[in-house]
Amino acid sequence: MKNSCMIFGVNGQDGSYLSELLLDKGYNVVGIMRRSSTDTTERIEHLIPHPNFNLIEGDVTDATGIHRAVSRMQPGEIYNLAAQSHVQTSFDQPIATFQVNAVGVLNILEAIRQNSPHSKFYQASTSELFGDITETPQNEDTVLHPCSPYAVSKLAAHVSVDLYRRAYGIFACAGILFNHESKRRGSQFVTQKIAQYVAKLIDFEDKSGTAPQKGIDVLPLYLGNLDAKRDWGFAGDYVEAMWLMLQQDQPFDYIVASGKTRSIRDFLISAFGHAELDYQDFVEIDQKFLRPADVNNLCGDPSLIMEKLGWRPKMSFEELVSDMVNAHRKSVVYD
Ligand code: NDP
Ligand code: GDR
Repeated sequence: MKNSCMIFGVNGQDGSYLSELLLDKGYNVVGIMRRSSTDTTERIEHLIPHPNFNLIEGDVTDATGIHRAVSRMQPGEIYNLAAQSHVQTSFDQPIATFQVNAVGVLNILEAIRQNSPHSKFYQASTSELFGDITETPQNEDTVLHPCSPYAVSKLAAHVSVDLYRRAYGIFACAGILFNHESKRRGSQFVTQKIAQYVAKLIDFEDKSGTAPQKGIDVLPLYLGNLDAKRDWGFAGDYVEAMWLMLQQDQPFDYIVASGKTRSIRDFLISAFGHAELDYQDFVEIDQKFLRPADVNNLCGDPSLIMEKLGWRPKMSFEELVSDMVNAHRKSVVYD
């Protein structure tokens, strides 16, 4: 059916922004969410009353359920954003990560091949594929060299997409997205950890009229590797690239990035600048946040998607940091 879509991982950061974008464009959106004993709809609560938005239960590791859902809906577009998306967790849970991130994708691709071959498919690939990088900036031809169980699972999914495209002629493509953040980012990712902490410092200053002191007024902010560099953008801009990729006549895997790189330290300086405080007075390194292997220097080259699809990131790094810090200050996280 034209203008109908399915989103796996609908209640995640990207799923919520993508749902908003597609509802605005007049799509019927079917969101697939796995069952949980606690409520995990916080990011999409405001969309639930929308007449064109429907939620159904489903787990990407459950092949039968995925086949049934795809076969029944036969949507025009399918977006797979479902993942065990935390890189550090993947070192502790490599097999569970592979089941969701790699086998889960095969389940969807098989469901499409057998039950709905006309559906266009988008897979959430990642800059983590580049891993131990061989060149900067990274582009569509850069060698893939994953260095975490998360990245290995995403590589398996990435090449599966390529295989189903070539072997079965399915319209399947993968966006190689660099880090994108927002006020809806999970609280275990480094940007959100920092933003939430700085918001607390500002709230303390506003209330008490004095600058907070570590160990007396607030606990330290425990972090890991501060030297790693990431290419950060805004999630709301990046979901537009996903949609654009499925509007083409031919499937193609594009890099989606801002083209600028900054270290975790740079993020700290920018965020703590909002509180007019020095991050060095609050941050402590905790070994438990250091990874067995880390990706040290990511910077994407988005020229191809800019040239071919006209995509542009709109929100700057400074606006992004400011938005994330302020969202927590005002306690208005989901709007
Ligand atoms: P989130 O972690 O916020 O969202 C992941 C979603 O996947 C959640 O809705 C989660 O549901 C769901 N999920 C996890 N396991 C399953 C399962 N077995 N079956 C069904 N759903 C499941 O990630 P983001 O929104 O940030 O990222 C979206 C996708 O893009 C992910 O695949 C991620 O790996 C990838 N990516 C993200 C980037 C980023 O910077 N944000 C960059 C590049 C790629 P639940 O709430 O139940 O856990
Ligand atoms: P990343 O994001 O691994 O790039 O994966 P994350 O925010 O977890 O880490 C970024 C960098 O910050 C360093 N770091 C810390 N990270 C976390 N989480 N917590 C800390 O306390 C901390 N201190 C320092 C990390 O070592 C790393 O170098 C994200 C996810 O969204 C993936 O799903 C996605 O594929 C990639 O981005 C692109």
